[in-house]
Amino acid sequence: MAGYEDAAVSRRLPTDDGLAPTVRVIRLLHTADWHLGATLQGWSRETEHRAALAQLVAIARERAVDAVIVAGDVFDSLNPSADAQRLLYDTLRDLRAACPHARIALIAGNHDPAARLEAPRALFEMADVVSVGAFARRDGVFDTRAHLSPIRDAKGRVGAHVLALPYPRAADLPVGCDGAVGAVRAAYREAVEGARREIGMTPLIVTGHLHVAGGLESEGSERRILVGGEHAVPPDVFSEDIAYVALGHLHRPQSVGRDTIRYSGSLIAMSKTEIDYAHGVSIVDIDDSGSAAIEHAPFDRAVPHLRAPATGALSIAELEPALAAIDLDASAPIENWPFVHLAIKVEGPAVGVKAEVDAICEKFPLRVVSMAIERPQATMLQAEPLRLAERAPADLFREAFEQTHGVAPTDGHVDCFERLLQEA
Ligand SMILES: [Mn+2]
Repeated sequence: MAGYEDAAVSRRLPTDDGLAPTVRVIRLLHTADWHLGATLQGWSRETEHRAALAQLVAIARERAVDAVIVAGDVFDSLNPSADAQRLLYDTLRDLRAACPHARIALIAGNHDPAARLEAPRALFEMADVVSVGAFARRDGVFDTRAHLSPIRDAKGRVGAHVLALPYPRAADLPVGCDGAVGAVRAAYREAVEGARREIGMTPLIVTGHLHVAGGLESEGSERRILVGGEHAVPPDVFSEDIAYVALGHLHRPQSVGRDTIRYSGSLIAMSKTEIDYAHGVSIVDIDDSGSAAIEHAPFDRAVPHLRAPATGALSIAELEPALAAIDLDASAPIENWPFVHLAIKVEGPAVGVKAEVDAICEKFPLRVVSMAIERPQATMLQAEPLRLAERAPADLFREAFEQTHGVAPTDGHVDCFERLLQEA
């Protein structure tokens, strides 16, 4: 049986004379968390996805990248729509045309239908696309070759390898380890050791879809995905010999632990918390000594996301002038109208506020996607405050819902809450 195809030609170059200048070996485009098919309060995000992906493809072409890594959460749901799937395939076709020799690698995140992401593998191979949904095992042993592939430069020389590891589902993790963190550590150790046996000390890029401790979360966006009360792995699960760790899951572009363990961040803003992030891609140059130079290339936004007001809250009387002061284009198609997050100040009962706000907002070419109701501090205090433990959870839910949305929850909302309460 032939060895791993490129082991023989991919020896690390000597650099110990201290004189030879390092040379770029490969350039990588790292992206993640596309969440294709996602909606915001029922609104399609396809305009934003298409605009961001077109910029991603243009960057890949202009920067002549040798690899494109999509580090999980390609889709937003386990059952992606036909439109979402078409967008993935259109983008892969465009990437292939933009950088014909580049290694393109996708991994599954916690949102992805892992098996479905792998199902087109026969066709993907024709387009030289690697798609990994789950940890592959053969006779109980990690199957390195199902995850490892070479990255070549424009002249066809192998400069690095990518070890594509998806979000580790419970079934992917070894048993008998010290909790979820211990199991993830063991899985990564086994995988990296397997890769090293094939490629020696050639620069190695590893992927992951995980919460790495120290990373900043985005409120209301990323689910806590590990089991057993632990939800983050320490950065030292990635051994020092790895040239670059291309991560997905956290939506803010950021390095964690060391510069070369990095989240590229999501393609577009997925929640109110993410409005101020510089969504884009990370461009990573890896030289022949295995060291990485990282640059973040931000996108222009197709659809603005705004807070009204920028800070604090507006009274109902202030709302219409505030919206009128925003530079809005009534001739733009509705899919380009800004998404707006409102904060409204209310004194007295909040009943009817939502209808009043809707009536005002309807006059403007914008899309309200959230409304926070704020009350003066005094009315928040109850005459006889009860301890939290003495309150019925359903009553607390009703109050919180009313404060947030300005209306009482429906029976459906309350049922849903009760079901969640039983699961928790
Ligand atoms: Mn995720």
